[in-house]
Amino acid sequence: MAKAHSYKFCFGPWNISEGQDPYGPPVRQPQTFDWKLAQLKKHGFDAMMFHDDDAVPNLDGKSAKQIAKEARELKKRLDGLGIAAEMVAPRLWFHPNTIDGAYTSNDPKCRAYAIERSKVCIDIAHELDTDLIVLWLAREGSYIRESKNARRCVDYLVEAFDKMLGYDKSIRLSIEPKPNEPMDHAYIPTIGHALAIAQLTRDPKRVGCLIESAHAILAGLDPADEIDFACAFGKLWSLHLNDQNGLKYDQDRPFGCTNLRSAFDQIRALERNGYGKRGEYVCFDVHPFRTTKEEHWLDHLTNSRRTFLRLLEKVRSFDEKSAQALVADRNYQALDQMVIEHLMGK
Ligand code: XLS
Ligand code: MG
Repeated sequence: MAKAHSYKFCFGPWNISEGQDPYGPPVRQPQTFDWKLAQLKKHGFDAMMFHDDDAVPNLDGKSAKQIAKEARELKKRLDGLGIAAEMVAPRLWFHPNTIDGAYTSNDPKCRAYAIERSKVCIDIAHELDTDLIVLWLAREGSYIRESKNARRCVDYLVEAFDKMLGYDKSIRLSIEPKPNEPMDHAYIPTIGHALAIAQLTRDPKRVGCLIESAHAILAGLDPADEIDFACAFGKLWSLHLNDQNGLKYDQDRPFGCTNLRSAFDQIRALERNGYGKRGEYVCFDVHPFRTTKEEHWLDHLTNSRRTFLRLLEKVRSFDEKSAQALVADRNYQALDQMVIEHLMGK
């Protein structure tokens, strides 16, 4: 029996957040980046994921030379701590040029800004020695349908992806779909849309995807099925595990904290597809509750990792032989109960 592979874990600096929400200010004093880096290894994580301006703060006003210098300094610190950079994502939802979208803005100057910023993000990824560019297309969508031409926006997205693929022959684009928020409707809401638009680009084999559990749930889909679907194309290159309690604002809840059985099924899907064997990371895109005290600030991340490892044991100890006998007998009621009782433990 082949040795079961172990998983490598990751989070981003934004996952240690200060508790602000649309109805109230931060409740925790911001921690330094150094503090966040120190927590990573201490709690059994292997990599950090970055927005471009996490890696190089205030990058818009800096020269390419300055950006490269700061990115190299960060790389040296990461190397010294034995921390890998999992990916770099262009943050195309803060700058005023992204008010009406970035790649799909109605303003050609803003579209040009988004593409130039994405090239800078690729330069930073190079310095951090990762070939993965995650594209969460936050503002690529509409508040009212008539404000944009959705057909033209597909072309705008392909044009932006092609510009990135042409700018650097080694990078891979990992599209992170989400059906809404901040937009009323986003243009790439599911894995199916992400993999379909990949086929329109100049180099489809370098355009894959990232699944976030909560985003699949917000689209009314099952994250485990989305994982299997993406893996069928060999294109699940990154993963944001978390949880979501129903169709409301994106909650970024700790993994498994609401849908434990779905979390179990997500790990079953990762296992049968060998996710992680080609260097992929399990990232927890989770946020602490606003009520979380500073002394418990990492718990949402350490709990997510702990739940993952406990459920991995459950997946690997599940009696597949008996389960398959029930499947062969189409006795799904007994199979259902078998899963529940396995999860509950004897
Ligand atoms: C949304 C995204 C976001 C990061 C990465 O879930 O993952 O959290 O900005 O782009
Ligand atoms: Mg995410």
